[in-house]
Amino acid sequence: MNYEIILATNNAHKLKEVREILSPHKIVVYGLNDLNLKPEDAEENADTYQGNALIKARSVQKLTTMPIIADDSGLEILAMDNKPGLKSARFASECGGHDKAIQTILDYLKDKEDRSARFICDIILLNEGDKPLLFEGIVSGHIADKPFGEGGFGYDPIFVCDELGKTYAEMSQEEKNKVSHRGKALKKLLTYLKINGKAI
Ligand code: ITT
Repeated sequence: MNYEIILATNNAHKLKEVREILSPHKIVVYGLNDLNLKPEDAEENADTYQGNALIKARSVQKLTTMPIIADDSGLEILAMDNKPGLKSARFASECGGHDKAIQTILDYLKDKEDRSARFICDIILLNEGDKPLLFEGIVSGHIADKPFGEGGFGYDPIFVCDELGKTYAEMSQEEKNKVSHRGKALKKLLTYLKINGKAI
């Protein structure tokens, strides 16, 4: 039997990536729209990724008894004191979109020697009655001199993943899912679900 789960996100790109990674393992991932769920806007005001993921998951838990996962993620750039970090989505909207945010980052880093960065993804699983469980993925890399590649979303064109030596946006979706922060967090979630007989 399939294991059915809700992903508490408004980000269609996240939903696509999570689906692609989990569905081969007999896990059906529903988005909020699929089930016509409209959680109240909960302010993501925690000071950790896991805290924000829990806020998102709890806001959906009020509306359903199904298992829920929520993803809070961000890009930390060392030379920017680990910003935009927790506020990666807000930084992009304040800049006027990801293209402008990317340009702001590139301008800031123009004369900086250290361009190291990392992507973090915290996934919280909420199952009725159970304590929230955390699955984390972290990927090291650096910020490219200019945008490269057409794939992906968000900051993908400037994040060079050290493992493959190219930006997320230059990778196929399959490649990104294998090495990405989200892919790594989901791999840990999958191991947990397999051990508990919920996934193949
Ligand atoms: P939800 O809160 O509804 O899930 P969101 O996009 O607001 O959607 P976050 O608060 O977790 O999600 O913000 C994550 C931001 O970090 C996201 O909007 C992008 O700017 C960036 N980000 C996260 N994962 C990324 C990825 O795989 N590639 C590029 N940028 C990513």
